[in-house]
Amino acid sequence: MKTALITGVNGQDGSYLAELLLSKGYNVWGTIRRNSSPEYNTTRVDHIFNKINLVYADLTDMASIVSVLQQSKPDEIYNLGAQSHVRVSFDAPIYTAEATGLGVLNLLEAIRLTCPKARVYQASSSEMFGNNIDEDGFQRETTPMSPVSPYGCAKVFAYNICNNYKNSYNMHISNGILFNHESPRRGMNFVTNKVVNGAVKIAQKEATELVLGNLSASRDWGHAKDYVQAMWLMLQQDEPDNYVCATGVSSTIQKFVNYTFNQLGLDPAKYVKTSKKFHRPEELEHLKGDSTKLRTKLGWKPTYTLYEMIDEMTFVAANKDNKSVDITKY
Ligand code: NAP
Ligand code: G4F
Repeated sequence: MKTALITGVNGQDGSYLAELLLSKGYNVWGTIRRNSSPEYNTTRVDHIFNKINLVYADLTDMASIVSVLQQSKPDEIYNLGAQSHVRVSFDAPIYTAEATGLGVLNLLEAIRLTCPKARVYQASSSEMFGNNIDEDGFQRETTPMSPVSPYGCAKVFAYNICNNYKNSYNMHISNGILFNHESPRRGMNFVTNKVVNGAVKIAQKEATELVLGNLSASRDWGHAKDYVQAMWLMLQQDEPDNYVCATGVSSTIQKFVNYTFNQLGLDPAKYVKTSKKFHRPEELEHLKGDSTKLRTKLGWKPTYTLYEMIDEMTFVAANKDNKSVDITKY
């Protein structure tokens, strides 16, 4: 039985990855952080609470990382922990750099000193490309990186230090450069679940409007369930490598809004407003990923279309108590 450690196991991806690894017979360990609302802290993993080993640790606290590595003795480490919100990274840039950037160096040093043979997955991001696009309209592994947010800058540091440790110390470290991926478990302050839950609230007469930011940006959205499969595949390879994971289809936020509202029989023009409050100081306008390498070398392909995913997210939102869902932040 293999042992895996997931940092940020209570996040969107961490929860799906934990389910996937349990289904494959892994002994799963995961890190969580102390939260002042413990009743919500583990919501995404409560259904597998008794099957995984949860440990308090923080990437900014290297002692806590060493401790969890010593306890779990992992064969595979999936580093999903991060301050992952781009807009918030402008408000808390130094913390974002410490957690999302330097935190990865803390982890790598701790691994090098305690379990250097473990295979490591680093959650890299399409946000690292910034507004660079290849001539054919796609971003891929070779596209230059010029991040446009503190979050993107922190992820570039993490990406580079992972490559550096792989080459310097012959460690098995792979970067998954993942494009946006969503699900019913997506945080409510990311645009997809904000739109879905906002539209459902309006349909259920719990709200009268939805206020958003920049509707002209476009994203390549996949489903988190498909993307955790890619993470696992990367660590099953003899050689570590870096891979883009994306659907290759890009849509504007406006198109996402239109489809979601129309499915609920609502006219978005009547309900959707925009405010500068939700704009970023610098915006990443277009993302469309070419995942040919992942598809041809590892046999990965997405199983969800964007519209199937929106339908699933809408179904889940419509069938839960939506009254307590706060979609006004970011
Ligand atoms: P998420 O839902 O925001 O989950 C992030 C996880 O990291 C949470 O469990 C969070 O714990 C934890 N965390 C935050 N700060 C930490 C710290 N200092 N030390 C340890 N853990 C910490 O994000 P996600 O969507 O699952 O994404 C997973 C990873 O993939 C992240 O690294 C993200 O940056 C990256 N990524 C995501 C996407 C995407 O579209 N989803 C695309 C590319 C890359 P709390 O709940 O306590 O905050
Ligand atoms: O949903 P978002 O906040 O995701 P964003 O910034 O693309 O970041 C996500 O994807 C990255 C991968 O590319 C990850 F690395 C990162 O961790 C995160 O998971 O915003 C998407 C787009 C942006 O262009 C934003 O300006 O939607 C636009 N948007 C328009 N109105 C909004 C809103 N975003 C948010 N959060 N809230 C709005 O009201």
